[in-house]
Amino acid sequence: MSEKKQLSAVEKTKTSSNGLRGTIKESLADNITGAVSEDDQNLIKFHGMYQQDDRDRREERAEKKLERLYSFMIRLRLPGGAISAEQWIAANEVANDYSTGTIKITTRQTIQLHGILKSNIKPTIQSFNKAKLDSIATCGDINRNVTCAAHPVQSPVHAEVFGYAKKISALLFPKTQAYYELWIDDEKIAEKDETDPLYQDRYLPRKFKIGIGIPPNNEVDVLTNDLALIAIIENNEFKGFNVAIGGGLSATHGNADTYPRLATVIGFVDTEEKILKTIYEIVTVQRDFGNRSDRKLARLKYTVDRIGIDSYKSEVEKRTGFALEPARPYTFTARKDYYGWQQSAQGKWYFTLFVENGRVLDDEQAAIKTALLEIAKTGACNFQFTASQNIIISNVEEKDKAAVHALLEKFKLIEHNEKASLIRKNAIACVALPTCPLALAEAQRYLPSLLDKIEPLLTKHQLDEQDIILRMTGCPNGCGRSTAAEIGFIGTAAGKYNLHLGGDNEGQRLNKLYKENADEPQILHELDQLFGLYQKSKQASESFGDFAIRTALV
Ligand code: SRM
Ligand code: SF4
Repeated sequence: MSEKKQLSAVEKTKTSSNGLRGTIKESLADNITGAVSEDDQNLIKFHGMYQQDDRDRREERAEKKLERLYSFMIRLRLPGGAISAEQWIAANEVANDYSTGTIKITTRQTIQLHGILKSNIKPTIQSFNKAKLDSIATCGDINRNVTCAAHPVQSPVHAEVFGYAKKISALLFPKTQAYYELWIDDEKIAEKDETDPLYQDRYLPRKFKIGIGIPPNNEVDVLTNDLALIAIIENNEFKGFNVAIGGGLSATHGNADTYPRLATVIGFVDTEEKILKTIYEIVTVQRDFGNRSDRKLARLKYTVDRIGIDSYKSEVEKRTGFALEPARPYTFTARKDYYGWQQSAQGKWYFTLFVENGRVLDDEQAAIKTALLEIAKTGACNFQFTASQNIIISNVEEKDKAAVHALLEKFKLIEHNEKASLIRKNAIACVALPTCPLALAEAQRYLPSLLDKIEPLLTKHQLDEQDIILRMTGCPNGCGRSTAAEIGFIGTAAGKYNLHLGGDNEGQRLNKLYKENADEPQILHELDQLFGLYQKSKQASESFGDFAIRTALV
């Protein structure tokens, strides 16, 4: 049904992989190299890991005629970003034992560890497995970690909506047992039936992302997903979801056929059975119609634009056997994390801690890693990651709140939260260098120091209290969702960024290119001018992104 062009090499790797096994066993046993074979590099993604190398050390290694310093990044599957205190303790230990030690909270509400040597992959996965954690399908051409609005304070029916993250993750879980066989040595499980009616042996043409948003807060950037579910809540009752398809943020510099796109709402669906059926068939349509010859054009957004949104919808309805209802009204008015203590309708307490760019470590700013470990050890909470790379200390009973608060005080984390400026707390940066092989410029290692220089500009123009969403990525793939920011920086080369403006504050409008290849002095000069203009001529409560559009800056 998809295009009759030659299949991409990855398609062949998948179908000939014997249930995603490939030659991974042999690659692991090969002690001559720290890498795995090229085909296996693609297959291990489905098991939740990426082969990387330390890009800071490439030159030095090349001079010494050594192979690159290979290691692996492993990403956990945590639908909606929920993890128990015991699991956090286990993850902390695994991070110390096998990785760089830093735990990275991602923009899709999970954590990943970097720097794991090939010989340590198995012990890492086995330790995670003991804590009932896995990394299945967090990468690769498959449904990825399902995101969901994290804060229970948003709605009295939050738990009901949140429950769908797990249900969807289970619905779209692959049937191959290769993960257990390869990494856990569980031969018995390997005898299970692996027939997979959803993924078959070809999986999806490309990664597939699902997000669940709960209006009025669009904290998960729901419309940037291949499949976006917008919870419709009327009179404190969950009615169902508006369904939107075709979101995705990546573009390739110089390739006009690629572009970021927000999802288009195609209708409303209620009842659990119908919701899950609709989701399943949206995935099968992409499986059957997605482009399998050009991976740059393989995401659902391109399928939708190629066959047309109405045809996509009709095909889904043909497969489910029912029509979607007309979309219900909804409004997003914010895109933010609720920092500090908040209480849910059920009376439990939640403390959202700012973690700059999601890097959980102890540094001169704060001992966040030690503090979270101590808090986890009280057993008085769970944890919850947000799509803005922060952590919520969750489900704290009234009786335990004082003890948790005392630890937050002890490690100066209340102060840490309060000290951070609004723009910094709103900001996101992707990983980029030194581990990301696709990075063209720095992001998480650079944005904090750039913000040090942007903050005084905001103060100069009396804009410290202005809620502006600023994001940076080291390349146009969009991992830090910079094209959905009011101020977006997209790396083009070392020290150079395309400056984008005009995204809205709520995540319902993408930004546009304002200035190409700007270096730091140019960035600061431009922002100084822009903030001055904004302060002078903004209309009442007009956001910076809306101002940029109204005044035709972009
Ligand atoms: Fe991403 C590839 C990191 C969220 C779009 N992303 C990568 C890789 C794995 C590089 C690679 O292919 O070798 C990066 C690993 C860096 C490292 O060293 O850890 C990487 N992406 C990340 C994370 C960790 C960024 C972060 O700082 O939090 C996020 C992990 C999310 C997760 O837990 O699953 C992450 N990536 C995103 C998002 C944002 C989102 O999903 O909300 C996007 C944009 C939305 C989208 O998918 O359109 C995103 N990542 C990409 C793409 C472009 C895909 C495309 O359509 O072309 C790539 C490149 C690729 O797949 O070829 C990519
Ligand atoms: Fe790497 Fe680019 Fe993603 Fe940043 S946006 S993590 S540089 S792929």
